[in-house]
Amino acid sequence: MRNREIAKILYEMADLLEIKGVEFKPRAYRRAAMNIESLGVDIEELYNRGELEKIPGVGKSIAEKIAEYLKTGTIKKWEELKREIPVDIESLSSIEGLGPKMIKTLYEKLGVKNIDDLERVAKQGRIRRLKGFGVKTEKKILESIEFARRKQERFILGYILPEANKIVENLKPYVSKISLAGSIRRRKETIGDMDILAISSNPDMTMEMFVKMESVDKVLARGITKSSVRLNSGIQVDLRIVEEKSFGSALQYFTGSKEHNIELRKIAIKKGYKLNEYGLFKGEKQIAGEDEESVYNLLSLQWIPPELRENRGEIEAAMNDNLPRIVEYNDVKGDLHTHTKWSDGANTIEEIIKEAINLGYEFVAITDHAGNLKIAGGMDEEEIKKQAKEIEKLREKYSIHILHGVEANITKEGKIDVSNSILKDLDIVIASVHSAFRMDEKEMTTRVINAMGNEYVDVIGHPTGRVIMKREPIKLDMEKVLDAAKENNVFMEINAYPERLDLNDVNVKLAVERGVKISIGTDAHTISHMKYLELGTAVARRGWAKKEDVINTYDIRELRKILQ
Ligand code: DGT
Ligand code: CA
Ligand code: CA
Ligand code: ZN
Repeated sequence: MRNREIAKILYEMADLLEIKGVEFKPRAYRRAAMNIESLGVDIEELYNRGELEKIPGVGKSIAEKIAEYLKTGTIKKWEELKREIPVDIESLSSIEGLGPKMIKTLYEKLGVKNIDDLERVAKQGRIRRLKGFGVKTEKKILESIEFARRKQERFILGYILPEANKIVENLKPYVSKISLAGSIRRRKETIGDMDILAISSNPDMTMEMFVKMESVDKVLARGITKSSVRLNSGIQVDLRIVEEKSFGSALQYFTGSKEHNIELRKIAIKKGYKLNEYGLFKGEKQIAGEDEESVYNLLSLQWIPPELRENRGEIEAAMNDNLPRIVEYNDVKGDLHTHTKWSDGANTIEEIIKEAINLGYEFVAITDHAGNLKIAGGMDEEEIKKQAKEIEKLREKYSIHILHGVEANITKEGKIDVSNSILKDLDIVIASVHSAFRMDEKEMTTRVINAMGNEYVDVIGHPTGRVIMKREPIKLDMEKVLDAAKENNVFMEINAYPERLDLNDVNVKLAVERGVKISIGTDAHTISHMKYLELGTAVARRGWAKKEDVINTYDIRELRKILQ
């Protein structure tokens, strides 16, 4: 349904017309937008039937504009207005308490075009001097700016997932079925908002429990079929209650991605069906929708795991019965990257081991910083030997398999800053870029490829060095790096730390296509980080990795063999 999209444009046109000082029209546009928003039927269908003018408030002129938009993807009049008044209406009106009249005054008197301008004049104390504004308004605007900025932010999957799972658990007693949907179900690395679907015989009570949850900061909307809240953490959660016969199609629809859904809908149309969140229909008759499988199967597709639904070839694969059997969460049997007090970790080796046992792992690798990384407490060669002795003792005490390794640094020249005489006795060697991040692509690519030339290097740690929303990746020719990895039998890490997820999904797919194997490690610096291993598996799945592509799925004998 493109109703929301069209309503948004009409609202924007109304604001622009109002700023221009046009009379009456703004109200007409707003009324039309409001009715389209709450229409309940697909506006495209009305258009196809030539019935746009049946919408209350939509006359000939607005109907023509809607038709123009559906045909051409834009509206001339709208483009014209935007050129005339180059004000970012959408973001400015997202500031609480800022209406079109105020936006008009701010633009005319102070030249405010966007949020940055607004913040500047507010901080300069120039807003309070405008007629009808005052100190209080100015202060409120500054507060709202901060909030609007936070709202635009996306949230890190690893920090939001536990909260999401908890909400689902809390609601379980009040529903007969419940599932996460949207980007969080697809395990995308960042999340805009949380989408949850449920079936309930008592929607009113379910919604009551939902909006009364302890973690709710503000109730944004409270209805019988949909409610939205903002949590204390700042994220918005939408809960939708759907009918049993539509649960599968609603889950499919609201899981997305949008791009995946668009392709799916095309297939439905080709078959003469109609697909929406209420079901798959042949004429008036619903032929699927109670579960997702039936929807996919009646479109002649295999069921597609949510992590793959990004329109990156999964639909074609599913059509040809050719979807990869991607790695399962419980195939992953241990963590291959952890830090202890021997470098900059917070826990002892024994505490890491106990947590690994607690998590049901078959093995865990202890890989403290080594070499010349003083801020991270890099171990010198004597310390590495001492650590080996401690691990030897712990092996007698615990039956879990303990791999002794290091995370060594890749120097500017692409050397490893721990000598081979030490590396050769270790079970696993991770090599990472920890300095000189700003080299150009050619130099950096050569640097990493040179490091892989060291025969004792097993894994390249957090290969691109990016930190989500904080630090850009280093410049690498990834395809060249992956070719070299294949040639040298070096594995690429998926660093599962929530803010890293590095390699990312796209690069994992490139790696897997080349036959490069993946090593998942949490890079835990305290035992509470170890639970993030599943995020690494999620990235592997999103990157189409099969079980055999991920060395963490091997049993210990195979693993030791492949690491030699
Ligand atoms: P997010 O929240 O930004 O991380 O991303 P999503 O994927 O969760 O997106 P969201 O919350 O806006 O919508 C949830 C799902 O609903 C989305 O993945 C697909 C479906 N959806 C939303 N808007 C549209 C649309 O305009 N067309 C289609 N086909 N599907 C849509
Ligand atoms: Ca979402
Ligand atoms: Ca949503
Ligand atoms: Zn590192």
